[in-house]
Amino acid sequence: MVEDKELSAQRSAWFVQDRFGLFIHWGLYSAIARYGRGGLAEWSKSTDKISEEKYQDYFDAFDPDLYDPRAWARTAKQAGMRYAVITTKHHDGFCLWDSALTDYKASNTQAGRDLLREWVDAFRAEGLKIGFYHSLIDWHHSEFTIDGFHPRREDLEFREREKGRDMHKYAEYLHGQVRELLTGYGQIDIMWLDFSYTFMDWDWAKGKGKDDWQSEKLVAMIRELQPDILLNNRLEVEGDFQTPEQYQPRTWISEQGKRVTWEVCQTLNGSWGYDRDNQNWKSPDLLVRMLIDTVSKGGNLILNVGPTARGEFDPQAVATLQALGEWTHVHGRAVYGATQSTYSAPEDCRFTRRGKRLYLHIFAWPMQHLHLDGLAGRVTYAHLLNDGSEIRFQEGIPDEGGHVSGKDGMRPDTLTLELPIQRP
Ligand code: JFZ
Repeated sequence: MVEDKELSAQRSAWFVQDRFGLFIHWGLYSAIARYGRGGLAEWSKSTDKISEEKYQDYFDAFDPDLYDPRAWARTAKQAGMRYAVITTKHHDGFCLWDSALTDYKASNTQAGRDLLREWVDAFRAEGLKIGFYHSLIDWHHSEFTIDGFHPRREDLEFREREKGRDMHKYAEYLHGQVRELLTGYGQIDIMWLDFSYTFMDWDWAKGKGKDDWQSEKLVAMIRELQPDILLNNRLEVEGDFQTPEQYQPRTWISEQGKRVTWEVCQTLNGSWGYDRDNQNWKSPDLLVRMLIDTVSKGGNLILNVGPTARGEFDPQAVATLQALGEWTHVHGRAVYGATQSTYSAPEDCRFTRRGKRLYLHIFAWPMQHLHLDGLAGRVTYAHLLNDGSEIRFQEGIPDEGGHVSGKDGMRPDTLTLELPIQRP
C-alpha cells in the first residue's frame, strides 16, 4: 500500500509541476449546443430525454470541416497549458476514434476518419502531455442497463423490452475500448474515467459502480498497458489523483491525514459541451485567480473548452485563453513547479512557493499597506513579478511583520510579488 502511494507520487511528478491543463468536451452534443435541463449541454440526451432516433440526426449531421487540432494545440500551448485531456467518448457513447468494437464513431460520420489520432499527433507536436477522458456511462450501447440517467428511463414499454440487457457484456466492450485507446496511440499520460454513481439508489434505477465497470480488472489492465499513466478517481478504485469539479477546495485535499494529488476541473461558462447561447463567461481575471488559488493549495487546474460541431473553439474561448496566456507568460514561474507555502497569506491574497521564492498574489490591493506577518527577517526585498520592478518593503512598522506599500492608483486586480526567502 505504502509502495503504491510512492509509485503514484513518482508517476505524478511531472503532473504536479505542470499544474495547468486543457479539458476538451467534443462530440455529437456539440451540435445540440444548448443546456439540457441539468445545465450541462453534454448531458442533453439524458436530461431532455432525447430518443435514439432524434439523436441520430446529430450523428448524420456531424461534419467538423473546420477541425484543426494543431490550432487547438497552439491555443492551449500559448495559454500556458502543459497537458490536455479530450473526451474519446462521453456518456452518449459516440467515439471520436475508429474503434473496431462499434459503428458509433467519427469515422462513420461525414468526418470519415479517426479524429483522435490527429488530435494526439497535434498536441504531442506542441509538447503537451496527452490524456484521454473516457465515459464509463454509455447511453447508446445495447447492453448498458437502463438506470435513472438513461434517456429512455421513463419509457415503460422500452424498459420492458430491454430487460435482458447484460452489464457484463457492456463491461467487456468498455475494457476492449480502453485497450484500443491504450495500445493504438503510443504513450498516454492521463486516463480520466467518468464516473460511478452508486449513490443513486431507487429500485430499477440502481446506481452503477465498480462491479458494473469491473473496475479492479480494468485498472489492472490499464496499469499493465501503460505503467506510467496517471489515473483519476472516479471508478471506485484508488487512482493517482482526486477530481473536485466546478468548485475550489478550501484546502489541500487530504485522505487519512495525508495530502493527495488533486486536479480541479472548471468550465469557462458553466457547461462542458459547447453551449451556443450561454454567455456566463468567467473573466480571465477570475480564471487567473482560480489558477493561483489552486496552486496555493497544492493542486492542478484543468480548464475546459467545448469546441463547436464544426470543430472550432468559439471566439470567446480563444480570447479568454489568449488573456490567460498573457498572464502565464510573465507569471509562469509562480505557478509551474510551485506549490503551497507554509506561510499564511494576508486577507485577499494567496501565497505560492517555488524553491526559495515566495509569491504573493494580491487579489485586491489593500488600504495602503499590505502586512506580511511572520516575514520580518525572512524577506528583505520585493518586486512585482510582471516587470521585475521594485516594491518598497519595510520591516517593523507599524507592527512586527514586514509590509509592502503600494502606490495610490495601483491596479486593483491581480498583482504578484516575488519575494526571495532568506534564512532567519
Ligand atoms: C462528469 C460528467 O458527467 C460531465 O458531463 C463532465 O464530463 C464532467 C467533467 O464530469 O460530471 C460529474 C461526474 C462525477 C461527479 C460529478 C459530476 N461526481 O462524482 O460528483
